[in-house]
Amino acid sequence: MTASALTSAFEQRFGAAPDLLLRAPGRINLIGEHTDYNDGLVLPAAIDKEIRFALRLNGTDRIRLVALDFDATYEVAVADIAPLPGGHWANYQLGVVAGLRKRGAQVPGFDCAFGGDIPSGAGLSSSAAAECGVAWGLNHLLSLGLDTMTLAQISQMAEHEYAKVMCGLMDQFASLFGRAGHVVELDCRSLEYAYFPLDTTHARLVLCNSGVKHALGDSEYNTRRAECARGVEIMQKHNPAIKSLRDATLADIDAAKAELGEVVEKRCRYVVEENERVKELTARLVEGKPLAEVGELLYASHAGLRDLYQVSCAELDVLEGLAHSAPGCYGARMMGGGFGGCTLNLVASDKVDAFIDFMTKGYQEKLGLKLDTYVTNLADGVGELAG
Ligand code: GAF
Repeated sequence: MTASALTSAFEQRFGAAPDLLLRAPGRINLIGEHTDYNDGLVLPAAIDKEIRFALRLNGTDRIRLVALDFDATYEVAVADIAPLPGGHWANYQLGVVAGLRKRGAQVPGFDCAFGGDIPSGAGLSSSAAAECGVAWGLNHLLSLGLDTMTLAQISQMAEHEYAKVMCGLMDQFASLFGRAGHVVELDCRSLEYAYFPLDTTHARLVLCNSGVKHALGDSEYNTRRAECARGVEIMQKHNPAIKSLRDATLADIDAAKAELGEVVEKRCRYVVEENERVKELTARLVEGKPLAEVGELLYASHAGLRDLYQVSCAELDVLEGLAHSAPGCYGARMMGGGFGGCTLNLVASDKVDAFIDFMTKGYQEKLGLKLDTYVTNLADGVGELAG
């Protein structure tokens, strides 16, 4: 949606011009899956798929929201906001308002229209974009002076308290801190971060959207979190220095193996190994290692997510399996929380068309399913949209 189309839609709905137009991107994650809520490392990037927002302080005590993509509206007095049942779309915006108020901000009534091109259910964090756009926009319009990391944390809390998914910080961080052409490594414990350029001359990141989103995703996500916490609790008895899985080693897991039990042991092993893969992948990028050596870490990550963390699904496994023999593919893995969504593929720039063709045919032949693909560009994080 162009800025002028968004402005017109806003004016039509609310009878006045917006005070601010802004954009909030979705994200990919090169590596470091399910490590964020274990105080670990992640390597995400914002992408050129985004939600665009038009905002205006309306001089009343009411919040009026319009979701342009599905032509839905929601209105509530600021003082009355509360989590809405049934996975309501407005929870993301309302949760952010609640978070700002919790931090002492006086949030007056506002009008907000938004729409975008982040496919929902594709694991590209349209929900984080929906939160971060409102957080950034209100911070700007109300001159609240909150720093960007605080906005990410408020957005994460909206997900916990309103959407009821106990996510880590990665998605909100990526949407707010993205930088064009770069991935950004975040240490989820210290909140230190560093940007690494990703040169597209030789390879592109191609997303293959499985087109499925299995219903158990959110509940299994929360279960994984609890399993990790259980692992920490047990290993702490052997090694009190372990405050989170970030602190554990494979030797710690081996020492507590009997008490951990098979399932929790697998979860812990995956997280410890994935953290090491993030470090290794960053090092290989910095050293300019051959792309095949970067890609092999993606395949290893997928194997861990499938066999140890058990958050993959048949469709994602078919896509990752096909990628091994697809033209120009250096590596592939499922991305995000799991149980559907996209695989991320590192593909030679001059083989992208052949890769997409191969994957599309293969997915159709194996599962009878249509494949959507996106060749991503890494984008800047949330910011104002030129009018
Ligand atoms: C989802 C969550 F929102 C993130 O915080 C992260 O845990 C991810 O799944 C898995 O790496 O996107």
